[in-house]
Amino acid sequence: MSSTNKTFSMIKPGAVHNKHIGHILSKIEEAGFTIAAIKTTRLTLADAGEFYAEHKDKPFYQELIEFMSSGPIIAMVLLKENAVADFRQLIGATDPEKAAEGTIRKLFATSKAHNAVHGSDSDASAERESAFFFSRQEWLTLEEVTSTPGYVY
Ligand code: 3AN
Repeated sequence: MSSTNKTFSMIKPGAVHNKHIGHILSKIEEAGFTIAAIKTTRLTLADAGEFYAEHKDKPFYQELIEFMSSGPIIAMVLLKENAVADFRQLIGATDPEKAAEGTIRKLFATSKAHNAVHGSDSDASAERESAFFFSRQEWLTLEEVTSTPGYVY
């Protein structure tokens, strides 16, 4: 599978705290994504700083890394054709007030900072971010997900 078919996502601490995990996973699966790897974990402040290093000069960086290390998150590798772009469309704009109706951020984000989910912004980011949380053995390929020889569900 080419890298263009993979993205990385996190359900952020606010959405985990507000018990939106199930709803968000439903939206992701209903939109045609396959969850290839998933786990509940936590970021230390240093982890969050490393993950978001590209934003270190932005005014919201400190708030961002403190929020992202404030509680548990759900980390996921997601598979679908055109995954990066399609997932960003599914989650909507960074600012929930600007996010389109029906998008995950419109439904579950409470502010620009507490915006429910992360989605990779490029294929290169998807690779780096997936590898930040998972070893290669921990995520399935689409072939592994769909291959159930001889079994009818
Ligand atoms: P996106 O996640 O929509 O690609 P980025 O990459 O610009 O947005 O920003 C990364 C994260 O930083 C966002 N998901 C959001 O949590 C936070 N963020 C972005 N802009 C702001 C802002 N103006 N104020 C507070 N937090 C922000």
